[in-house]
Amino acid sequence: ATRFNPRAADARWQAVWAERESFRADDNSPKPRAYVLEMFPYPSGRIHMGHVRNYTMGDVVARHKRMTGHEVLHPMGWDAFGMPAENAAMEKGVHPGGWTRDNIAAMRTQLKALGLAIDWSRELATCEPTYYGQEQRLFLDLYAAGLVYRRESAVNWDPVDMTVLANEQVIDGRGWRSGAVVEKRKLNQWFLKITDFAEELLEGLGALDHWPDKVKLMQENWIGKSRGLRFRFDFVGSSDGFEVFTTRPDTIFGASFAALSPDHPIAERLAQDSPELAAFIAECRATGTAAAEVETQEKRGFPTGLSVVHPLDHDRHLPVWIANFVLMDYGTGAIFGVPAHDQRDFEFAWKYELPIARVVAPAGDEDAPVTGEAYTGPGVIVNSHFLNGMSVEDAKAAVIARAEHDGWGEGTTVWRLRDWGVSRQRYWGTPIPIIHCDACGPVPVPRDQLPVVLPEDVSFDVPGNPLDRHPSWKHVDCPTCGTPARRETDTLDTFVDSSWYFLRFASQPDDRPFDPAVVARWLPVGQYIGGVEHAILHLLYARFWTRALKHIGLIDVAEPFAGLFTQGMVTHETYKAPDGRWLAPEEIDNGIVTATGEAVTVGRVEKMSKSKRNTVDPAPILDGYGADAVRWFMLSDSPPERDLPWSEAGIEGAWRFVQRIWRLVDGLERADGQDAAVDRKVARTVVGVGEDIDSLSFNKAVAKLYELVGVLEKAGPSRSKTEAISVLIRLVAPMVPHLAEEAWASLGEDGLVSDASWPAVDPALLVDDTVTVALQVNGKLRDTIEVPKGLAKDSLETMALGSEKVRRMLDGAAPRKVIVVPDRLVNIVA
Ligand code: ANZ
Ligand code: ZN
Repeated sequence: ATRFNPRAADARWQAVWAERESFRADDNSPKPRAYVLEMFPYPSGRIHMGHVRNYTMGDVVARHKRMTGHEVLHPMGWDAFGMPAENAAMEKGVHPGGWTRDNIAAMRTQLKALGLAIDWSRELATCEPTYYGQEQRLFLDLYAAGLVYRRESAVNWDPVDMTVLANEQVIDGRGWRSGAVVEKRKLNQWFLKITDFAEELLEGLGALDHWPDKVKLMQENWIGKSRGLRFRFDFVGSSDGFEVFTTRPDTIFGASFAALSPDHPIAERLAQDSPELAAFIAECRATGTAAAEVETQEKRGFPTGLSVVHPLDHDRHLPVWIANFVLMDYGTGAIFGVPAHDQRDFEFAWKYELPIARVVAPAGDEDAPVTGEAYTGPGVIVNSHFLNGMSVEDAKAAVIARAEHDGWGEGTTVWRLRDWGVSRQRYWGTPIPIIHCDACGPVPVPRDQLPVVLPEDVSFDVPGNPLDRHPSWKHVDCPTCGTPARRETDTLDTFVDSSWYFLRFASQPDDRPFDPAVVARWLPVGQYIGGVEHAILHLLYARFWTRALKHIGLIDVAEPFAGLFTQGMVTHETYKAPDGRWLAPEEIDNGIVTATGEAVTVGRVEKMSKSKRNTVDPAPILDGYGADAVRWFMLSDSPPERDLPWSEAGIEGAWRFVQRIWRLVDGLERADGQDAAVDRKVARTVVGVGEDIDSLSFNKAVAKLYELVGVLEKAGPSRSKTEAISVLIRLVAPMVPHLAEEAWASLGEDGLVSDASWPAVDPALLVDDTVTVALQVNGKLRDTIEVPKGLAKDSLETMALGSEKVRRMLDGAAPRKVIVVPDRLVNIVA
């Protein structure tokens, strides 16, 4: 007996597939099409286990689609712009381009070693002018359509490094390198009008039947459509005031204060006369005012000493505060606070000893006191004049109607979604194709001058944007009037690059971004697979770009991804040394730190991450066990949407299973004769595994294949077994393709198993081999029995008369007549 040797087989079959261009997608094929896509990787330098899991799953789907008669598009590329390349440039003195391209080369080799069924002829990298030049065209198309604009917006400014920082470079309000307190600076920046599509992007979720509900919910919340009331508060004794927005007009009688954002113009005005307020505002700004940060921060406020008049009870005055949890860019930047029914307001009122008055009570419990937190559930309105006794929904409508009738407010909708700021003050990104002229303003770069290529000769020895300080790059003449002008030195957010790459995979002509006719053939992507960390921004931006391009007539598809799957993470135990250092798995042997002999503390199983040092590098594992064992392990133990704990035992188990399949093939003794049990098992497995792959339940498919292999190992030689092994090889081919090719050749089958069809099944073999027969006494159902199909009449009669329940009904009497309908029923006439 021989062993399957992946070291030889993996490379051999990968070379065969490459040479035959087995996985090249034909734009002109008459077959039904399947576009299978995994989120393309950032070329960080090495693939990690998360990549391996992601790309293995996609590969199984792609290979299975090929076998079921589809023309499959399964491409791969590189999300190649972004900050890590610039960080490498600053730290190691390498050029971001060289660093990125080296990483791509290394990772391409690693991905190829996994044996993925990818059409490498369509490979692209977003950092190449062939890609980003086309992106510049699309940007200008959107600009011409009025979907791009420029306005002042705040950035994080590091005063020591003199550079703009991305949000993730601001840690606890300080620059990640310099440690200096970060300031907000206003810069002119470019925005895409995603808010024009808010309603469409929300509505469109409804049709995405093959998306996880949780992702749709996250998108819905991010878009954040809220209906409510917008109204004006007047300062006491003044006709001056400000507008507030509320989604809970029903709680208006529970208001105990009004609050303005620290960035509200009135707050700024008041600060001119109050150094204390000015200092408070400065502190609020330093700690960040992004929605996510605000939610978690301690609630803080500053009393202005001013009051406003309650619009429905003019004798009531509410104190006006400046509060850190009120955002300037949502609603109107001002609120009224109802501590009993909003948790933020509750915390605020508790701290500053403001009244907490209940106005909504759970039905049937109208006298319930306010407890330690806000009540946000449904109920009946109390303590609220004309609203008393109404439901929350009715009261909302009543207050809006009253406000509109009396003229102090109106019903309105607000969105949480903001326009997408795409300007980045960095080098390694797509140059924004605009020229700034003092006379003409911003002027698009003429089409025949695209692409605007990044200059290669840049330096990273000082902080800031190398494009800005490049001696010549930005100095150009205005395309309109010819006077000296400046190029835009901001580059595009890398999320733009990933917002249309799936279109470019479908079609990549030299002279335009894509051919719409070819795009129409492939899109939408049938199955998109990636990490849930991209559930909000990437998917929303890609949906927006697709809709925007449709809006301007460039494509005819609205939703880019018909099916979405978000896979779980690969996890591993964490380890700590006695001094608290995190330890890598390879530093440990049997609970002991190999180098020092210290005892290891085993921590929780967590997502593999560099910071906890619990990563396992796929490369040596691939070398040791081969691609198929790794792939099999990635698919086996856990449902694909759950976390997969990496274990040495798991990969060894996968390796042994691969060898078991091989032994079936290698030890095959051909023989004649049918084995009905084998035939039936095979037929069921074919159907089951196909369904499992279609529903991405890979672990279930794996379990069925284990079972089948178990049955075949026990079965004696027969024609059925010989055929079963050939079928088995086709069933495992999407998962362990190298072994499958090797086995296919060894069995003497024609061609490649990668080109074989998914096995056909004789439907007769799927039919149950037992039937349920009804037992009646005088036409009434008394019992049922499970019998082999086709059981003879007299055997059925004997079994029926043996039934305990039937005997009880007969009570010792002999039956007068027995009517037997085989496979259906036995009626005993007493
Ligand atoms: C009174 C009230 C009573 C509120 C109550 C809530 C509960 P969503 O639903 O997420 O859209 N709000 C309005 N503008 C705000 C801003 N700029 N910054 C922070 N909070 C703001 O949230 C709408 C609610 O959030 C509004 O309804 C307002 O508080 C607050 F029992 O008004 B509410
Ligand atoms: Zn000009």
